[in-house]
Amino acid sequence: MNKIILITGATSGFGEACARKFAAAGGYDIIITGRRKERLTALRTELESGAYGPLSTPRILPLAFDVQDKASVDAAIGSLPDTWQNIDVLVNNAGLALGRDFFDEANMDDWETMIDTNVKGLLYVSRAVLPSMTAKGKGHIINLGSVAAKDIYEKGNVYCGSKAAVDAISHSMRIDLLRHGIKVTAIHPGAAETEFSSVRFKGDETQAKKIYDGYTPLYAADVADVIYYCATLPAHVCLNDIVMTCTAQADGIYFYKKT
Ligand code: NDP
Ligand code: 8X3
Repeated sequence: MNKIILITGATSGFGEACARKFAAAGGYDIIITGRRKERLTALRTELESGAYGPLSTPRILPLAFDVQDKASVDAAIGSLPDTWQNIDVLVNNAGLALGRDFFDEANMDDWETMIDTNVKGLLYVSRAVLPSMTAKGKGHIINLGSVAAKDIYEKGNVYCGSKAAVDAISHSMRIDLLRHGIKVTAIHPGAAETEFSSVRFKGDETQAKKIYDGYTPLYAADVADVIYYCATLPAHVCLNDIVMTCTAQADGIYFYKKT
């Protein structure tokens, strides 16, 4: 019988690549979530098409909701059909940065959105999914942090703070969920070329592209590979905290760029 994985933020970037990775590997039915319904529908069609070979026969369930809205999160998870309720792996990936401004100049609505999405959204989804894991005494929660959690950079303020919160909350979850046999992994990627920078710079593609000039960044598939590796380790093994960067990046701040 296939395991069940729920991936937040599966309409783009890491989450979408993660859905493709698990579909291609086989052995998983996949709940894909995000706000953009049309993207979820297109991804479902793609993943169910058999394009990933004979190993790939996943059931796919698209679930559109905004992680910032606790009532919507509870309604969506609460509405899961019986055959989808037994979630084995939760990937808390939905998130974003908005703006890159000095603390005293930053847009406070952007701050609210980052905190509501990156921190509160992760909490809401985790609490909604956890009963299916605690009931069976196993499960795996994989949270997407960032190098921005580990090294605070200029004009990173609340994005860095929100990811530092994800880092601390992941540690805390790991401690508190020990008694339920639930694994908690935090993955902290460095710069990865997805829609992340387009979102951060509010559609300014020139500014977004500049972030990846002069070096080869991570790609979404690189992060999906690591998520898959963590999720498929033996039952007694948990990778707790992973920082991963492209070869041209040393930490949250230092890059070697050929420009
Ligand atoms: P993308 O912008 O490509 O994807 C972000 C995903 O999050 C989308 O599927 C989006 O779906 C979803 N999302 C955003 N807000 C909400 C919301 N309110 N409710 C539900 N879903 C939401 O970015 P990445 O794939 O790069 O980022 C994924 C995660 O990884 C984020 O948490 C990000 O902070 C983190 N990260 C990214 C890095 C990078 O350099 N790219 C590096 C380190 C960490 P939709 O808009 O359809 O709702
Ligand atoms: C995304 C990576 O360096 O822009 O979390 O903060 S960075």
